[in-house]
Amino acid sequence: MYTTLLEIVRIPVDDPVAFTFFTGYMAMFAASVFFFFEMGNVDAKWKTSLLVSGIITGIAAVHYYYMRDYYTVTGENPTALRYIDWTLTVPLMCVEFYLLSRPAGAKKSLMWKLIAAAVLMLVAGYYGEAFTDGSTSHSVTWGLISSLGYVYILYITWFGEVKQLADKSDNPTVKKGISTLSWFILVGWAIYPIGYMCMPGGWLNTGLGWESSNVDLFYNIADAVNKIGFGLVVYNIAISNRKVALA
Ligand SMILES: *C/C=C(C)/C=C/C=C(C)/C=C/C1=C(C)CCCC1(C)C
Repeated sequence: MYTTLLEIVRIPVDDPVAFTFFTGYMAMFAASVFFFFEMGNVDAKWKTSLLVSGIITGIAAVHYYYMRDYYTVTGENPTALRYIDWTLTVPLMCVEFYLLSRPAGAKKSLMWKLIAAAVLMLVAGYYGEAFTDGSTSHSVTWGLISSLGYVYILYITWFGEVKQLADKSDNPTVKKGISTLSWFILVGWAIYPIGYMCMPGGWLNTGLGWESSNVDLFYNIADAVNKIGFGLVVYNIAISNRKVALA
């Protein structure tokens, strides 16, 4: 018989994955409050970006609330909840990227290309994780298909349309925003495939013996970096832009 809640849930302090679910939830929630309130302190043209940042962390907070409980009670990866979260938040990040490059002349078609590539990335990743038979071939096949979407997004930001817009722009704030964005996609987003490779049969699982619970450890760290970190960068750009305008 269980007598206390702590007997059935994993205690966050001795389980790093549970710990990041708890802190992740709180951080996403706090970040949303921050972004929503700070909307009043930035120029009108940045308000939508902050709004979208707050919605992204807000959607994540709700999913973390459920994922945290799912994980602490079952000890298993909350794969479905994770991908529902991403299906909503990653396209919103594409909207955010579009808003950031719009002052440099980005067209709506850019946003749709990013979203289409992100959907391919997520559908293949979900198939890889949710329908695994534990084999390396399954993990690698779907991981590679997913990576096609990721590489296409990298291409657009580092060499394609986004890069060309940044080169043409003579606005230093826009240039800085686009370059930060490109680095987030290259470094911050690359944490996710590392987590994926810890799944049963994944290269890090079979190669280095990294346990599959580490999938969520990497995903939680990556989400904090990308959802909160990127939002803060946008906020910083908006604020420094305002100082220039006041001077
Ligand atoms: C807020 C959530 C974000 C920014 C999620 C991003 C997710 C990815 C960049 C996932 C990428 C993956 C691969 C490139 C290959 C393996 C499967 C995925 C889906 C983990």
